[in-house]
Amino acid sequence: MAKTRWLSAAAALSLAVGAGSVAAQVSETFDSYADGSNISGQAGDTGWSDAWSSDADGSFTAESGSLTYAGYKADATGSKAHLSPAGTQTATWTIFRNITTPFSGDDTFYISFLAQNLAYVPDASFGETNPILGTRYFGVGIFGQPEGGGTVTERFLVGQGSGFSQWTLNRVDDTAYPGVTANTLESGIATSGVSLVVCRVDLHSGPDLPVFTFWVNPDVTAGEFAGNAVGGQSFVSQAGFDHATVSRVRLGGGGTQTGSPNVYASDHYLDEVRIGFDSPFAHPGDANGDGLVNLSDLQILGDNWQSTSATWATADFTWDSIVNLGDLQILGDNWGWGTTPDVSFDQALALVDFVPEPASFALIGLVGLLLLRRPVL
Ligand SMILES: [Ca+2]
Ligand SMILES: [Ca+2]
Repeated sequence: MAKTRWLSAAAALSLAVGAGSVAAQVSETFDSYADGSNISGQAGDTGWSDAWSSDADGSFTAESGSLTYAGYKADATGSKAHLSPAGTQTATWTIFRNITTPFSGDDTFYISFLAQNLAYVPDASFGETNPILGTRYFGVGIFGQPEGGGTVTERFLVGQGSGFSQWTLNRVDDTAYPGVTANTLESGIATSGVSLVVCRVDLHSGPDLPVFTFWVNPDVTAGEFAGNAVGGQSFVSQAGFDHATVSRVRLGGGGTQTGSPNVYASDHYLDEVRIGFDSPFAHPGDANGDGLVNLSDLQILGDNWQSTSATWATADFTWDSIVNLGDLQILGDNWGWGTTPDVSFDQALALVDFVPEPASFALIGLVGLLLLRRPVL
């Protein structure tokens, strides 16, 4: 009976097969640069129209040994970037590069990278006694042109900002819109360990505002949703603030911070910078987070059919805790993602048993037991 219901459910679906994986539009893994070489002036990796600019206020060198983060792509080999300011708290060390095909219009794209802020040595001459993991700003700066035209300026910064050692998303003042002030989304996460920082940007043409969603150290194998991280949050840009086109990227930071305590420039590692249309989170339908949507995921869905306490890992792709037709639809729509499927989705449905997951039976059994024990009036 259960199998029959499964097949009839499948008949109601419109299925797209073999969507396939799309490569990141822009990436910089630093893997193509010789160990110890200066990254400034080099032009490796994909999606860029020029080379990294040079910088006189710090150094950007390739260093063997990738940063790694569980579930974030599979690249644990090659090199990372070692960013080092020029040794004073007033250093501003940045390099720039332009994107071949800018993001614009109604594009939704993701910025993600691995980063590590190495502890600096406190400077007693500035009254410092405790290490502060931070700089005035550090990270991946995003530059672009307002929709109405004009100069390419900084739109927002994904990294650390405003003197915080925690990871932040900073929107920058736009002089094209007087009175609109910058604001900062604070993750509350400051660590000297490796962090995965992710920002989703939903651009909108016309009067609609762009929307940002920001994550620090999310579980990327568990799918994309706003709460998937300590510090996973989203916010909507202020009226009049326009991020119409994204065309230029800055790496690096600055170390000057007035007030107390002062924040000094410190060394950072940066790696696996990706800017593109692909979410770094597990793809819809990919329950087991292996980068493929295939029979294994469909088996998980079948095993958990009608569960009411499901998670992404047990095939709830709609975040309503239930495994039902809506989740099956998503899996079907994404069938073959990241792979060439051996069988069609229709054929796959015939191979998987479709049974309510055991907890449902347990619940029914418990209710039945309570009914049996109910006093007879
Ligand atoms: Ca999978
Ligand atoms: Ca669901």
